[in-house]
Amino acid sequence: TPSPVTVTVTGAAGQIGYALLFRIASGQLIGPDIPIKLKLLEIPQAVTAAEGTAMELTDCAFPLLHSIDVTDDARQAFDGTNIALLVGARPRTQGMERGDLLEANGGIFKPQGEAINAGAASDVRVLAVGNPANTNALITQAHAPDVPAERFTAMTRLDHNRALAQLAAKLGVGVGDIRKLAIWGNHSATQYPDLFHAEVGGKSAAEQVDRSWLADEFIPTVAKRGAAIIDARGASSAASAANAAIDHVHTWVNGTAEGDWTSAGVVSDGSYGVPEGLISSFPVVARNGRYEIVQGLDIDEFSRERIDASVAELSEERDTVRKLGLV
Ligand code: NAX
Repeated sequence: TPSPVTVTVTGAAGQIGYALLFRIASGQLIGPDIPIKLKLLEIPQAVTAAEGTAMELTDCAFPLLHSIDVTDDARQAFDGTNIALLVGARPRTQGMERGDLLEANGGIFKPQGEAINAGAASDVRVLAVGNPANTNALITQAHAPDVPAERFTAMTRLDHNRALAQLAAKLGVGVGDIRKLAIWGNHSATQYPDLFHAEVGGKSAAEQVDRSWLADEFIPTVAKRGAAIIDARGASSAASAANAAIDHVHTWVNGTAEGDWTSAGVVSDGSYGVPEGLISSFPVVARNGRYEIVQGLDIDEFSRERIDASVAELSEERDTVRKLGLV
């Protein structure tokens, strides 16, 4: 049998954690034959709740689940970790400015980056889910200088999946008929879901919808979907976010299909005018266990404007955390 993979989940007692852990333990994260060691990190007040989730995981008798550790110590949680899912974050509360939010999250992601640097496995892969996901990933990466920067990613796969579903519904096709859709920029309301390279049935998706639907319905529906879920459900997306985290890691490890790509927040190499070092969403392929930015795409004026606006927001977030000494 293959050797076990150690998976760390932060914010394990939260609602995404509850939707995520059972799927990981059942073998959906990497592959159906790979044993899993789970490490759950929580704040002290939530450790007992995480232990309750661990009891339920035990009660599932998952054949692949080798062990579960619950801790409030980041060093312990990331020791030997192969896959780190950073879900726990400080939510924005009323009256909180963006700078306060970034500072509060710096207090979480800086020590976690240090702990990853100190003890993670040499092949560690990190996914930041907790918001502001892109900048939280950047802070983590900045404090793990011994880990290759490309191992730090931010989740825009939920945005990608939302865009697939909206387009499939509009065209009356299956999501599996759509190729090469992409989310660019920040995981925020400025994100840009791009249909200009997407293909449906081998033909341009953008040419199969009218421009007003694309600009006035599709883009805002995808970008504001999180808020729509909160309005309807009275709580933020949890199972769909957990599903996207599973998709992100599964693709990272197992690869994208030939002739297709996906979306992920990855460290920019300067491609498409995105400043080097920012963690921005791009169209990416996964090959040989690495995410690579799809190169050579033509970007028209409509897309350019929107990519630039979202990337400008990421640059501002980076400036703020720089001033705070967090990167
Ligand atoms: P919850 O508030 O239910 O759970 C968060 C958990 O994190 C809590 O149990 C809390 O105790 C824990 N936590 C806080 N600080 C921690 C620390 N320093 N170490 C370990 N654990 C810590 O939130 P949930 O609904 O699970 O959402 C988690 C995060 O995902 C939020 O930041 C949310 O904004 C973000 N999301 C990101 C999405 C994305 O697409 N990138 C979509 C869904 C979600 O909104």
